[in-house]
Amino acid sequence: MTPEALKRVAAVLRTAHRVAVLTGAGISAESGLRTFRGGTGATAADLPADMQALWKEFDPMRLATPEAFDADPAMVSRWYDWRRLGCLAAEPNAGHRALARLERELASRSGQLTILTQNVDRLHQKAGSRVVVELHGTILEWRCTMSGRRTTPSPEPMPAYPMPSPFHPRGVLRPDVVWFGEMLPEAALKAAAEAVEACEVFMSIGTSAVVYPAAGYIAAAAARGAMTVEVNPEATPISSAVDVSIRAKAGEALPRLVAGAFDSSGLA
Ligand code: BV8
Repeated sequence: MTPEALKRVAAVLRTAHRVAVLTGAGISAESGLRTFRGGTGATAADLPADMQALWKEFDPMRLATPEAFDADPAMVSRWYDWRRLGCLAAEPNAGHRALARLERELASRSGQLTILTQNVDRLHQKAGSRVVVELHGTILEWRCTMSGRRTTPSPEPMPAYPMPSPFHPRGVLRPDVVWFGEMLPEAALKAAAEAVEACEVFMSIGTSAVVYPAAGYIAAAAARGAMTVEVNPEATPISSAVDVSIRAKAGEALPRLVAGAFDSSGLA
C-alpha cells in the first residue's frame, strides 16, 4: 500500500461525483466472517462440532446451489442458518464504516456512492450505508419455496431443518440468496448497470473477481473510461488490469483513503 497509490486515489475521490464500489467476502473477513475461497475469517474450529465436518467436507461453491438444496434441504438449511446467525452476530469493521463515510461525503457534495455487494450479510447497511445493491440477495431473509413469500426469521437457531413454510402447506423456507445457476434479481442487475455506466471511479474491494456477472463490472467500467482501483491483500485476475492496485486489507486501506480525500489533515 504505497503512499503514492493512496494519494492518487484520494485525490480522485475528493472531486468525484459518481463512485461505484463492488465488494466481496473479503470486506467482511475483518468482521470474523469466512470468505468463500480464501479460508480467512472464522476457522473451522469456530464451527459447532457437528458442522466442522460439513465445512471441511463441503465446498461452499457446491453448497450454494439449488441442486444441493434439492438433494439435502436439511443439511443446506442448517449450513445457511449457521451462517445467518454468524452474520447477525457480526459487527461492521473499519472498512464498512469508511464506505459509509464516503457515501455521506459524496452526498454532501451532491455526488453518489453506489455499493454493489456480493455479500449477503447486510454489514454495509449495519454500518450506515444506504445505497447498497445486494447482487446475491441476503441471508437474513428467507422465502417460501412454493409461494415465494419472504420472511425475516427470528435471531435464534431455526427449530427445524428444513424449516416448514408458514405460507404454504407443502413449502419450506430457503435463504433469499442467489445460488450458482440462478439469475440475479432484475432490479439489482438494472441498478448495477446504471452505476457502472455513470461512475468516474470503480473500486473492487475484497473480492476474488471470479464470479459473474459481478466480476465483469470492473472491465465494463474501465471500457467507459472510469478509473479502476482494487483493494485486496492478494492478487486476483484483475490486479494487473486496474489503474491502481492497493495490496492491503480493506479495514486498513479504506479509512486511510477516505481520510486522505476528506480530512483537512489529508492522508494519515
Ligand atoms: C447467473 C450467494 C445466469 C450465496 C453466491 C458468465 C456470465 C454469467 C454467469 C456465469 C458466467 N460464467 C459462469 C457463470 C456461472 C456462475 C459463475 O460465475 N461461476 C463462476 C464460479 C465461474 N454465475 C452464476 O451462476 C450467477 N448467476 O449468472 O445466472 C447464468 C447462470 C448459469 C450460466 C450462465 C448464466 C450467480 C452467481 C452468484 C452465486 N452466489 N453467493 C451465498 O452467499 O451462499 S457467489 C459467492 O461467491 C458469494 O456471493 C461471494 O461473494 C462470491 C464471490 O466470492 P468473493 O466475494 O470474491 O469471495 P472469495 O472468498 O472468493 O474472495 C475473497 C477475497 O477477499 C479474496 O480475494 C481475498 O484475498 C480477499 N480478502 C481476504 N481478506 C481481506 C480481503 N480483501 C480485503 N480485505 C481483507 N481483510
